[in-house]
Amino acid sequence: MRNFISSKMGFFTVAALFIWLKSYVIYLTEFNLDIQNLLQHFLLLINPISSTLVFLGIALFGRGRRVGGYIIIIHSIMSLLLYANAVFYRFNSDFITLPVLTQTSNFGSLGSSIVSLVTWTDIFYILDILILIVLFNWSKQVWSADRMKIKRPLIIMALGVLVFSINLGLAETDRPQLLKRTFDRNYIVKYLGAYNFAIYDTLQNLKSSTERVLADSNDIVEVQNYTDNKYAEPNEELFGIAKGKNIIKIHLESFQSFLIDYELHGEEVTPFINSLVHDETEDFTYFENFFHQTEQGKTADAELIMDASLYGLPQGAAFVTKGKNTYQALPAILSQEQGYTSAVFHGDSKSFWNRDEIYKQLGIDYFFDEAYYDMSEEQVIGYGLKDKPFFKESMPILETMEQPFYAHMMTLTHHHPYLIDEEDATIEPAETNDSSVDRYFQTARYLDESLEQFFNDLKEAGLYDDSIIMIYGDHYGISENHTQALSELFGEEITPFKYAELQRVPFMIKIPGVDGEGIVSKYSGQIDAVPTLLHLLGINAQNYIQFGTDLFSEDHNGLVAFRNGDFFTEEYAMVRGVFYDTKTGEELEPNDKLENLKRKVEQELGLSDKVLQGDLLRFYSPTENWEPVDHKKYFYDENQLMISQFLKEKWLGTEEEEVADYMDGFLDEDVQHLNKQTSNKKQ
Ligand code: GP9
Ligand code: MN
Repeated sequence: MRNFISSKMGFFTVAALFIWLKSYVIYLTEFNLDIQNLLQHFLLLINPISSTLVFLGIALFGRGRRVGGYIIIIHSIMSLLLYANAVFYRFNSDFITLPVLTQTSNFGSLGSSIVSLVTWTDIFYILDILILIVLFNWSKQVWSADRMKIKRPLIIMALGVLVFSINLGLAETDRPQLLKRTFDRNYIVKYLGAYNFAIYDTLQNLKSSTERVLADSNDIVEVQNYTDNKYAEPNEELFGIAKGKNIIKIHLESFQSFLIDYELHGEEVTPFINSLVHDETEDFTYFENFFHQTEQGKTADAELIMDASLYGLPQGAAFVTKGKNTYQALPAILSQEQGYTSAVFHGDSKSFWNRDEIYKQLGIDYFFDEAYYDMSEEQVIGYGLKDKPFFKESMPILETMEQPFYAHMMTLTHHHPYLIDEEDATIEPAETNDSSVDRYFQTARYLDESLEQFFNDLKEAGLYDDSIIMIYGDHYGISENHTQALSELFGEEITPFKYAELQRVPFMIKIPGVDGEGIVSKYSGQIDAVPTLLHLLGINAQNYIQFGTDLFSEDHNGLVAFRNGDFFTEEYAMVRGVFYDTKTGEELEPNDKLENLKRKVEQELGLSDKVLQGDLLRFYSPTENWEPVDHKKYFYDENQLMISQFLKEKWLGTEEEEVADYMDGFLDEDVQHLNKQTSNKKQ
């Protein structure tokens, strides 16, 4: 035994056993893989074997003692991959994908989140590596300096491939088409393991970049037929009723609908928002069965869905991976159809989620990022500017903006890990012992207060009455990893169905000149926002490729697709592939009707993906006069207001081609020149 362990093959075996054991322990303790039967558990146990044999097998090609070093390096890389996934999962309940990894520019701002997700017990995850290093130093003296026969590593790697085939075969008996359906990453990890998932994910991404190259103008026809068919005629009374009105769209970060009317320590958590929901102002209509439809892209997904009426991608954030695509999004439509000016206000760095690039493709005129705000220490917490100063300092810009405008106000303080300064906390935390969940209520209260302050300021500035005001929640704030705390809060077990029900986020809208309808129970989702707004302004949404339908239309489609393929309708739901009665939460046997709904959702998500992956809107012209958005016309420079004014003057009476030529050469010289001018002015 001792002899074996101190041999090269012995060392290899020990390393393989370690990584196998570690993977299994992490699967069981860190991930919530929803193991339903013995076969699944068996597959979970064996799935690390194939990749372990293949990857560690590579080390055996090395000469002499180097084998040990290679084994330790490969072992460490595999461990790191697993650990990074574990940490990522603790908040996101999801696995890292290649697009997420390439979004490294976001990691800086994520600092505080990551720190709160790491615990000291994680140190055990490197214990095996330390043991391997000691063992290597102890046994390497007796290792031969030769390369082992090439047959050995080859056999080991072939064995790995064989084990993989058996693994996949067994998995497919339990879950047919496992690799074809890309909806749920959890499945792939459960059946094939975290390492095979990483390989699968890499291949998927290579596939997606070739898709763009292969797409052609015929591909948009199928999509157009679909959205055309789905289109819901507007409600006649409301069509065009708010034409030319300013639109103020307010993003409530991480706000789930369950906060509404929730009482903690006998107090309402969000009294102001509650008052809007219960329509005490008689202004707002609140959609109580409105769901977020986001995935890994979180806020970025919400923004995309609510500005483009396309779904986010099953992996990563389309904001980043499809940041150069052609879009026909709300800001561009409003500008071209009715001369609106659009702006996003957000107290974070402009590159987060690749906003400073993709906003140009969406046609957003101005982007007021952290550079426009006072970011001194006492004004900042977590990701960026606190919501109260954010709204305060946005007011003067809003007041001077050219009208009609479409202004998107994006809050930030109510974001995981829900940090709050003592002086800002006006309600005691909850008492579940899960600290981020407990603070969730405090930052929600802070957000509620900041909104009230903003409403008062809007009224004072005369911007309240005559504007459309739309408020929405972007995505969940409490992930599936906190079901224990959630069940304490709700006094019931958080089943997968209940958790899906909790994915409701608020959506409410005030339309000038129209009385609020109070609480409406139609089923709907973020995808429906764009066509709803377009119709209120009197713009025909049918011309555009949009997957949602007008919320006020009689024909509104109440089939709400979740990004993982689950869905809700007023009557039925599907959660993790199981059908339910929406009202009672009872499980239902599959039948044709339910299978049909499921297929419909798959088709819709699939078509939306096609649009993004093939960059298909580049082949589509929504109206006769539509001008493709030209990113070169947008500057999110600190001097953007001045630059755009400068350009407008310059363009007056200029031929279009000349402008285009001019724009091509514009950036460097002229911006530098303008910069100089403004800094002279400041002095
Ligand atoms: C970052 C903020 C948060 O600027 O919008 O994004 P999220 O982490 O919620 O996706
Ligand atoms: Mn968010």
